[in-house]
Amino acid sequence: MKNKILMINPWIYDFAAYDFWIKPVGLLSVGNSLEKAGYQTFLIDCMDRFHPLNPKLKKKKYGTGKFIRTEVEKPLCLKHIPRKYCRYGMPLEFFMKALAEIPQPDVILLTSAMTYWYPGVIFAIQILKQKFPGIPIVLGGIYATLCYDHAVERTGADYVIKGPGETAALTLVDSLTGNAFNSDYNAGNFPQPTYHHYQKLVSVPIFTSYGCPYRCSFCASQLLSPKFIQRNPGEVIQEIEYFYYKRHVRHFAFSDDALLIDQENHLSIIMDAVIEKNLKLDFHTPNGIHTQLITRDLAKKMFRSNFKTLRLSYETSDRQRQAEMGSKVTDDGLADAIDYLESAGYRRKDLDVYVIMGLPDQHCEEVITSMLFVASLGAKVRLTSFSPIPGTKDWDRAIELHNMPDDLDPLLTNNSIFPLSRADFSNEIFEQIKNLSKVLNYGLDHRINFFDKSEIAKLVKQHFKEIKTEIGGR
Ligand code: B12
Ligand code: SF4
Repeated sequence: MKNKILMINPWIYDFAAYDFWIKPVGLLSVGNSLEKAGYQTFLIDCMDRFHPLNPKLKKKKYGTGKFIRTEVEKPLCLKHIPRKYCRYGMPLEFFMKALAEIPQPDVILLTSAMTYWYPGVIFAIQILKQKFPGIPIVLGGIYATLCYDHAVERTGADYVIKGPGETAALTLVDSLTGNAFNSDYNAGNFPQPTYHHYQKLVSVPIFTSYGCPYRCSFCASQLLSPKFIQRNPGEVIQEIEYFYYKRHVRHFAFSDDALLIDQENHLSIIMDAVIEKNLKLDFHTPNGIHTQLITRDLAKKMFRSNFKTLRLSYETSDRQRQAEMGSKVTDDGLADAIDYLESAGYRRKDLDVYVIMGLPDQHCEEVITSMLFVASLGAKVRLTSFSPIPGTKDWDRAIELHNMPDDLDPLLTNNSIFPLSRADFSNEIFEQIKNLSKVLNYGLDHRINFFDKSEIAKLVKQHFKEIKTEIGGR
């Protein structure tokens, strides 16, 4: 009889969460290696909005949508944050029902994503230990990799695996079940996620590559995927066609860190095939794409092959920081990219441009200048905030420059709250900058001239009374 492996994607615990085509790709890929070795796998994805047990939720644009949420008590270190803290995903009663429908597993595999979502991991482990006493629980994923010691000490998992899990999990499961003959499986370079567990599949993330050749100081890409490797474009096309024809998926989210590298020999080939095969699907790029690499031809192809949600990496207007990021973007590069995309058929206000705030040595003027530059190009500002990640340069800088404790609770690195207590970049300024981005984006939709201060002042008064920041100043 086949051994049974239960795979769990736990809840998100956060102040906010939204489903931008999220799937536990890593866990599903580990599941694939186990299935190939002869194990029977079961999945409970707490974040599957279309799980048959979940109530029907309103559909939002492009297959995205809100998760069900349950307000929970804030952990002690977050008590001072005046916002609701919630468990996002499947309501507990449905999770218990889903567990009751599953036969007793031999091993349980649990994944983890953002480092500051670990309370969801702990909560799931507590329930699983009660329900299946004595069954080994193996934890892997992004949090387990980036905060390994914390995960070992705090989660209650019996085993914690760091890094890629396909081979490591198989070896461990083989030894736990006494099937040592299986462990010669070769994971290859790319995961093949087991999406057959999903009864309804509205969207899928697609990875055409892993890793990134750039080395931005705030990013963990290099720690998670040290080498940059691209897949064969033909394989990616096959994958897209499989989901399109067999599972009727129409929304594909490219989740690469560096989608546009060597585009002539890579993404262009994928787009050509989609155009030629006349596939009526929508592509989305929730992760920022490298603006400097957008050419006139690429922009045209993106439009023709139905790239709908386009998010461009910009981060900052600061020249030195742009250089530190390997010049993945410059002001002129961003302006050109937006011109090309507009000529190809996009409306400027439908293009989202990432601006980052709160980096260790960053001042609010830099953030405001960056936002104003994006707005001056007629594009939407998509503000992201710095979340310090252990092992990155900016983690060390935050310790050095702002006395951040080196054992900071990952909960306090949440990008929704300002993680560093800095006199020059307080929570108040953080909120004001967020409001400014809303004003700028609102202005774009309502054709407000950003560079007419009186017009902006009127707008600020009307719609965002709480903003006291003078545009362009502190
Ligand atoms: C795709 C992606 C997203 C997507 C969707 C994420 C999702 N969960 O589907 C989107 C665009 C929505 C997103 C958003 C954000 N993201 Co993001 N994202 C990524 C990205 C590029 C890839 C993650 C992924 O799916 N990898 C592919 C799979 C195959 O790899 P994997 O999950 O690591 O799995 C492997 C191993 O971990 C292991 N494994 C996994 N599970 C298990 C289980 C077991 C049992 C075992 C043994 C092994 C194992 O084996 C797997 C296969 O080898 C990473 C960067 C990166 N290079 O990893 C950032 C990353 C995770 N994101 C990050 C951030 C900061 C964000 C944002 C906060 C950005 C922002 N400021 O707005 C937002 C917020 C998210 C939210 N609130 O919803 C950070 C994490 C920060 C943190 N503190 O944890 C990362 C690391 C990027 C970075 N800046 O360094 N993101
Ligand atoms: S370009 Fe993007 S993925 Fe690459 S290192 Fe910089 S932030 Fe990370």
